[in-house]
This record gives sequence, C-alpha cells and structure tokens, in this order.
Amino acid sequence: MTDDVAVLRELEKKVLWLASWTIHNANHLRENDDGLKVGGHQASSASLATIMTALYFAVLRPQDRVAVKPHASPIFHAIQYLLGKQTRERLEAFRGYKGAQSYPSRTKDADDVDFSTGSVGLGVAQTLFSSLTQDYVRAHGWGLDRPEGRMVALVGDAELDEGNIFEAMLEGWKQGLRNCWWIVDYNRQSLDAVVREGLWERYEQLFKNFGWDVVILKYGSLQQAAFEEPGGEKLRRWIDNCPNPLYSALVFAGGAAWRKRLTDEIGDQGDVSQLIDKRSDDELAALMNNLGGHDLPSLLEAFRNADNDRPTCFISYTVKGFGLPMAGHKDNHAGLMTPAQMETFRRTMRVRPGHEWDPFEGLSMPPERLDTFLDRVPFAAAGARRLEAPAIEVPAELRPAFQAVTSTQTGFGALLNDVGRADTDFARRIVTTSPDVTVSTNLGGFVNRRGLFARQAMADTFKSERIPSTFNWEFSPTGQHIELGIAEMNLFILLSALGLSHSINGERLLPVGTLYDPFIARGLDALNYACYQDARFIVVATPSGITLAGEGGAHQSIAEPLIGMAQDGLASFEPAYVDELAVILAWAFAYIQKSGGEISERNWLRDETGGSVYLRLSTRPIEQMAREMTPDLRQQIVDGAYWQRKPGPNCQVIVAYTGAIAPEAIAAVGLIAEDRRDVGLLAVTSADRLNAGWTAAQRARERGLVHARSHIERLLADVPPHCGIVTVLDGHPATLAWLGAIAGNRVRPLGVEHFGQTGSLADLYRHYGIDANAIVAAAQAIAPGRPIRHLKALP
Ligand SMILES: Cc1ncc(C[n+]2csc(CCOP(=O)(O)OP(=O)(O)O)c2C)c(N)n1
Ligand SMILES: [Mg+2]
Repeated sequence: MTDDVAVLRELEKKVLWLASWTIHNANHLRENDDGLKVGGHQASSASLATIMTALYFAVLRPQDRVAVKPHASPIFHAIQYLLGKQTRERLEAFRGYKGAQSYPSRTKDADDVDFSTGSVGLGVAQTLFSSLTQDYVRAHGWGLDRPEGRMVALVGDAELDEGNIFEAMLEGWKQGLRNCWWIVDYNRQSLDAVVREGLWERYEQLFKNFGWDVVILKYGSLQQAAFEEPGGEKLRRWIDNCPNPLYSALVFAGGAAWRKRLTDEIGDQGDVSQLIDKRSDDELAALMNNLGGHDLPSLLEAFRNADNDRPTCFISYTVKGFGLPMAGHKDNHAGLMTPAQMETFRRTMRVRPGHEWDPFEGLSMPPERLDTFLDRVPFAAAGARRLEAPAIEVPAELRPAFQAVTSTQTGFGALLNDVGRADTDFARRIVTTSPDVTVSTNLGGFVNRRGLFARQAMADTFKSERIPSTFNWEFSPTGQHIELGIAEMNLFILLSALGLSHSINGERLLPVGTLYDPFIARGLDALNYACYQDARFIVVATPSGITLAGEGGAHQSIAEPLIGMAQDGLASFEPAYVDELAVILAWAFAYIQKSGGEISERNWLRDETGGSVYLRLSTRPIEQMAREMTPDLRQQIVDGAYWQRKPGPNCQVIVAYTGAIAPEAIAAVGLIAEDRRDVGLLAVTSADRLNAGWTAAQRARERGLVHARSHIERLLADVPPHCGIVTVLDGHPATLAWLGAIAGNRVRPLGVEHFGQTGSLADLYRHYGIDANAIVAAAQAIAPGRPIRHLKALP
C-alpha cells in the first residue's frame, strides 16, 4: 500500500503535467487561429488529477464504467496515454481535427471513453441508469459470467445544479439503485465564481434521503496529522469556519498569505502558533492545500472501504487548479498558464525541452518500476473493455390484425402486443419504458403480457384483491417494462443506457420508449446526448400535433417533425397507416442493431451504419387502405415516400402529405382532380430520410459521382417543372417545404405555425389551414387554371 502510494504520487505528477502540457500545446497551436482559447480545461482538470489517479491506476476494475466531468478530459486522455491507450498524435491534436476530444466522447475519441460528457448533468445520470440497466440484464439471466461493474461519475460541484441529476436520484431510489458511485469534485468553484457556503450539508442530507451512503473527504492525511499536534484542533476549527471564497483566495495567494492570515486569526492561541511557525511557507501551503480530494492515502482508503454495492456519494474537497499557479483563483475557469508560468512549471516538473511527451520524464522512480506498475493496473488488465453482442433476429414482417378504421397509436399497441404474444428471443430482448404514460401511449397490451420489471417482485394489489382491472401491474425480475416517473429527461437517459447495453454489458436489448410528442422537447438535450453516444433505441411519440384537438396548445406539438429531421443519429418517421407502421417498426428493430457496415449507394441513407428511430404517431382513427404490401412498397415506405396516386405526364399539381392528415389530402386530391389534370398524391412517411438522401446524393454528385440519385429525386423525376406542389402535415410547414428545391417546382407548404387550441378536429384543421379546403385553395393558387369548382362548395 505505501509502495503503491509512492508510485501513484509519481503518476499523479505525470498526469497533471501531461494534461497541462496537452492544453498548453493546443492553445499555443491555435492561438491565432480562431481567437478561441482553450478555456475551461486547465484549472478544472487539475482539480480532479489526484482523484482520477487514484481511481484509474488503483481502484477501478475493468468492468467499472466512468463518466468523467467534461473539463477533466485532458486528465482522462493523459491517463489513457500512460496506459498505452492514447496516442501522442491525438494528444498533440487536442481540440483539433481528429484529435483527442475537448470533452470525453464515446464515438469520437479513440481511448475507451465509457460515457460521453459535455452537457453537464447528463453523464452523471447516465451512470445511474447504466446501473439499473446492468441490474435489468442480470435479472434476466444474461451476462452472469461477467463480474458486476460499478458505474462511477466524476461530478463537478456546480454540475449538481442541474435538475436532471435530482430527477435521476429520485428514480434511482424508486428502482433500488446499486453499484453507483458519484464522486463530487467539491472545489467550491463553478465557471463564474465561488459556490455558496455549506452546500455540502444540503448534498449530504439529500443523498442520505435518497438512500445513498455519503463519504465526506475533507481533510488530507497531512491535515489529519496536524490536527493531532498541540493546537491542531484549533486549526481544524479555523478550517471548518473559513468561508469558501477566503479559502480559495488564500490557496491562490500561497504560503506567506496563509501564515499572515492564520497568525492574525488564531496565532495568539498558544500551541497553534507553534504549529504554524515550525512550517516553512511552502510546507504551510502544502498543509492547507492538503484537502481530502488531493490526498492519495485518504482517497484510496475511502474508495477501498466502500466495498459494498450501495450507491455512494463521495464529497471530496479539492482545489480548482491544484498544483498550478492559478489554483483557487475565482477567475481561473478559463485560465491558462502563460508561457512563463509554463516554463516554471516545466522546471518544477524536471521536464527537459523536447521531452514533454516522454511518459516518465522528470520522475524520480526508475522507469522499470513505473512500467511494471502500469502493466499491472487492474483497470487495464483485461484488454478491450468495449463489448459486443450479436444482433437479435427480427421477423421480416410484423403483421397485426387491425380494424378498418384505426389510428397509428392503436396500431402500435396492437403490433407490440402481437410481438409480446410469442416466446421468441426477439420478444424477450425488447424492453419497454415510459414516463407514466404507458397506458395512454398504448403500451398496456405488451406490459400485460410481459410484466413490469423490478429486482424484487411486487404483486398487483388490485389483482390479488380480485378487483377487475384492464391492466396487470405486477412487478418481477423477469418483467420487461421499466415504469418511470414523469421526468422525460430520465426516459431519454434510460434509453441511452439501455441502448448501450450491447457495448457495456455485452448483452443486446431492444429498447422502446414512449411519451407524448410535445414532451420530446422536455427531454431533448438528453435525447441528443443519447444519440451523440450512439445509443440505440426506438422512441414512439404519441399523440402528436393539433390532431390531439381537445387537449389544446399545451399538449399539441408543432416543432417535433423538424427536431426529427435535424437530430443526428435518429431516423424519424410519421406514418399515416398501420400497415406502413408495421413495415417501419420491423425495419427499426433491425436498424437499431446495425453498425459500421459498408455504405451502399442505393438510397444514400447510410442505413448500414444504423442508428435510433423516432416514430411520431397519432390517436386519430383513419380509414385504412386494403392493399398488398409488396416488397417495392415496403422499401419505399422505409426510404421515406411513395406515390399514393401517381401523377400523369401533364400533371399541374401534386399534393405531398405526412401523417394523420391523410384523409384531408386524399379528399382534396379528389376535388382538385376534377379541374386539374393528372394530379398526384405523394405519401411522405419520413421527411427526415427523404431529405437526408437528397442531401447526400447531391454531395456525391458534387464529388463526381454523376449517377448518384436519391429516392425523392427518382420519385419526382417525371414531374414536369411547371407542376406545383402543395405540402401538408400536422406540424411545422418547413418540414416538407424543401420538396420544391429538388427540381425547382413551386411549393405552397401548409402546416401549423402557431400554438394550437382546443376545438373539434374540423374546427382546428380549418383554423390552421390544413383541411381539404385549404389544400384545394393552395392548389388553386399555385397551379393557375380554371377555378377549382369545389373550392366554393367546401365549408
Ligand atoms: C448544460 C450545460 N450548461 C452549461 C455548460 C457550461 N459549463 C461548463 S463547466 C460549467 C461549470 C463548471 O463548474 P463545476 O461543475 O463545479 O466544475 P469545475 O470547473 O469547478 O471543475 C459550466 C457552466 C455546460 N457544459 N453544460
Ligand atoms: Mg466546481
């Protein structure tokens, strides 16, 4: 143990040096580039150098997974460099093109990042939901040949301002969270300033209330020893009473300032003056800076003592910028060392010019000893930590029996219910989740069949009391539905965790989450986060739009189709008919399992690389089409559009629609057709994929691949240039407005731009101009000719 500490001290120095040099180097390279300095990293990284040294080189095991506070990425990269998992080239290109990432990234970094971080708070919650996911996987009997891992978050103290962390804690408490450590870097500084006094006490209470163990790492071993000296107790009391800003300021000011302050305030109290006087300025500064979070022996002891599976919060006192000249200064967040300071630091670290990247340069231990130690670091011992899981076979078709008049939401429930009926591997790997809208989004059928998940079984009291109920609400370790509280952030972070199970647990899950469409916005940053780290899931958002007529503006979504188009890593669909939904859902279950295949040029959609899927559904029952699902139609539905009525050669106008507004589009086309020739009706199942294919094909052509064609270009190839296009959906009109840019056709985009309101469907469609009448009027305006007779006849 003492031996280890000696080596760890050397490594800590090296980690701090390498991280600082990485930052300095990157800044130096780009100083005149875009005027953007490498702010934020230096002080914030140094704050965690000791804790991360203790964790990565001594405490963590290969099965443990870590979310590193965003600004500590240089420390993380430095540690991986010493472990041989990061290259010098990438460190030299830190924050540059293809270099080590500014914030740890699962997808962009090459050095084994477990969880991406960047938008503070999300990585923290991800560890909690990853613990739950691990429990889910193991409770289902999978992955039992591997040891249980611990999910660890390195949390900035100001990061704890983010509400999503507390939402997650509450959920963790409900779900019986285990194997989760949150280590709070309690440097009492945020980005702008010094944080409020006494926050640790609130945190302590809060964590304990939610069933966590709390370990407070306040005093380092030097301080603990000093407290044993005569007068030590007075020093301890002074430290406890010292306000955060003053402590920070004195850390910054250094030994002489400490001496003056301590002498002024407690120096006349007998023994304590001797305690102060017998130390040099440097020794005094070292003592006062020796907080728990910078003291390897205390950290190792605390981590090793927490050898149970209880969720544990470590509040570790640290100094922001520890070991650097800006230590403790309230303005240090964006602080960078000047070249002169860096020179001094280099000399202190005994690093010769030209040897800055040498792993053991300037250390006092023989390299062989350090090498031997690094070779035996438990965390790195098992080789690759990223796991893989084979794809689960998905039925080529999902075929529900559905009513002649029904909605996509009902169809979704019926499809999943049907999947849940069979005892297949496919059905077993599906895990559904919903933030308190399980029944109202039609997941109830599936949940009735497959049960709710909890590590400990819980009976459905209504059932045991023989009170009739439509829904079976029984929890068991083999249940396949995770019921969440209302927080949508939690939904998306859970989907993020479930959707990485193949990589983290080596066991594939097929996660399906449901929520109301407008509340996508509530969890949007978490959805973006999940996509950024390439988690795989299906999110079903229903109901949507003003079609949810009676609910009014608070529940009606407008912008979500645009979110679906713009969100990277998420293929979005809005089918009108249940047979389309069946095709899309079967495709989606396969798509979320794909990775890295050769990109085909068929539709320029990069389907082979896979991603997550968003389905925007509706509660509006509409008349279904009796039609055969041919392979060609199936492909077109997945590619994003098909001709529901193919336009003729003299076509003057076409109507392109998306989703539940189909009956209005069909009615309008029937009316327009009486006075305009060859009218076409384009059913758009995915504006997102149509647009993506088009953009990609254009880019390919610009690169010289002259034959590149996207699906929408092929569909519109025979539409004459003078033909007008009326587009319509229950969502923002910009979603389809771009269709005119493909071949230069004029477009009149209809949709919803302003908050919805309560009313009947007819009232609202008329008010917002997406009813048949509005479509006919738009066609009249865009495709001049003799008046369309029925226009006047419509209400
Ligand atoms: C959601 C979000 N909001 C704002 C930021 C910008 N930001 C980055 S770090 C930070 C505060 C850092 O304070 P703390 O968590 O205490 O970390 P420290 O720098 O003290 O280590 C802020 C506001 C962000 N990254 N994410
Ligand atoms: Mg802080």
